[in-house]
Amino acid sequence: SVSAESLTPGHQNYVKTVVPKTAEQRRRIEVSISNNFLFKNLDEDQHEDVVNAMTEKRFKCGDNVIEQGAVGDFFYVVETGTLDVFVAKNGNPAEKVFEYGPGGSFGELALMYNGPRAATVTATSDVVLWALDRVTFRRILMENTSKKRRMYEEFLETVPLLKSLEPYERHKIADALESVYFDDGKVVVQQGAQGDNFFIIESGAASVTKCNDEGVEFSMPGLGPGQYFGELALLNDVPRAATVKAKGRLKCATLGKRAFVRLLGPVVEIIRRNSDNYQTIEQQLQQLQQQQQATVEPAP
Ligand code: 1OR
Repeated sequence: SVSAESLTPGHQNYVKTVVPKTAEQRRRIEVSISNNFLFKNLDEDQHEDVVNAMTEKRFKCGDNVIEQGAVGDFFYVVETGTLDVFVAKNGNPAEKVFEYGPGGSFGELALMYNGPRAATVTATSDVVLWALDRVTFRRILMENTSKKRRMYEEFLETVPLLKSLEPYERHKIADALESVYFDDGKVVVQQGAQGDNFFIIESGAASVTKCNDEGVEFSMPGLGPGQYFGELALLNDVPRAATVKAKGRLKCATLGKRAFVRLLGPVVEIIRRNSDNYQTIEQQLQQLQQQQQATVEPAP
C-alpha cells in the first residue's frame, strides 16, 4: 500500500510518495544507492524523500524489467543480480549494448525526456530492484542529473579518447565525473603511489616527470585540455608510473577506479594502444638526456 503525506501549505501542489518499509529494507536501499552517483549531493530531506518513495521489485531470470518503446513509469536501482540491455535500431534485431550489476541504475531516459523506453532491460539472474516512481524521480533526481550531463556534454565531446562513444555512453560518464581543482605546483599524481583515480584535463596544463632507476628526473611531454592521465595504474594495477603536477591552475574531471573500469570499457583498447607509445617516448627522452649529460660533462 502507498500512503501520501501532504506538504506544508505554500509549497508546490504535490504529495510525497511514501511506501511503507521495514528498517531492514531501508538499510538495503542505503547500501544499493551508496555507490550510485545520481544519489550523491542530495540534501537530507531529498534523501529521505527518495528512500521513502522507493518500492522493492523482484524479477526472475529472463524477465523483461523494461521493454523498448513502452511508456516510462519507474527508475530502477539494482540491489542484487545482473541485467542485460538490448537496443533494436531501424528494424534490426536487438543487440546487447550494456549490462548492469549491483549499484547500477537505469530507466531514467524515458522519465527525463518524456519519451518511449530507449532499450529493453532483461534480468540475466533473479534480481532485486528498488523502483522510484516517475514523479519523485523528476522532482528530486532529474535536475541534478540533467544539469551534470549538460555541464560535461560539450567538454566530453571534445575529448579525443571519447569520440568513438555513443552520446549516451558519454552521459553515463558525465554522471560519474567530479571536477577537482589544483593550484600551481600541486602534485596530482605521485610516481610510486597507489592509484585510485583517472583524470581528464578540463582546463589548464600539467607537467609530467619521471625518475629513472638511478633517481635522475626527466620531463615527459606536458598535458593540456582534453588529454588524460592516471590510466596506467588503474589498467595494470601497478604504482603510478610518473608524477603529474599542475602548471598554473588546473581543473580536472576525475573518475574513480570502479567507474573507470565500468564506463571506459569500450575505449580500453584505445587507452592500451596509446599507452604503448609512452615506452617509446620514454626511451627517446632518456637517450636524449644521456646525450646531453655526455656533452656537458668535461672530457676526462
Ligand atoms: P529508458 O527509460 O529509456 C531503458 O529505459 C533504459 O536502458 C534507458 O532508460 C537507460 O537507462 C538504459 N541507450 C539507451 N538506453 C540505455 C543504453 C543505451 N544503455 C542502457 N540504457 N546505449 C546506447 C546504445 C546505442 C548503451 C550505452 C552503453
